[in-house]
Amino acid sequence: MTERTFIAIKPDGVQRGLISEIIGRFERKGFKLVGLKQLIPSKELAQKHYGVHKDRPFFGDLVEFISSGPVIAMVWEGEGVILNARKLIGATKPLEAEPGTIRGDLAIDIGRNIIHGSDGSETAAFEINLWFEDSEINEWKTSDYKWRVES
Ligand code: DAT
Ligand code: MG
Repeated sequence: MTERTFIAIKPDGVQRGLISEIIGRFERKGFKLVGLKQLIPSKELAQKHYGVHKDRPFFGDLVEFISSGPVIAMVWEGEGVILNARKLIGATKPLEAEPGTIRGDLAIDIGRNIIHGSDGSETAAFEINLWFEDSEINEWKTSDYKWRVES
């Protein structure tokens, strides 16, 4: 099923010069970028984004960190992109993330795991709506779609 997910490169990924490395993995897999912007998230945005974790002991540090510098916010579209993106990203703890995944290859610390991806369809809808205006998301067709998905 064609769906959309929210992906963000966190301040550590941006600072470490990993933007193109990360975007490239989603492109090469065959997904389509339909929204992209750089912003320094407000505390309020970060708190809403991580609202499900508000009672966790790491919540304050997490919000502080996400709003500490530029983030690359993206919407990616494709067949099963929500779960596929979670697979490409790998487990939350870099030690548990398999080599070959973004976190498995590029991160060593749970508090600096460089990327966020929505964990389900409801979360994806919530997060896309939180981070993007409708007018910032583009509908377009890739010319090679038929070489990626059998119709
Ligand atoms: P994910 O980012 O894989 O969806 P999550 O939603 O459980 O993971 O947690 C959100 C972020 O919070 C995670 O990317 C890093 C941070 N985090 C989670 N658990 C943590 C912990 N035990 N200590 C420190 N930071 C943590
Ligand atoms: Mg999560």
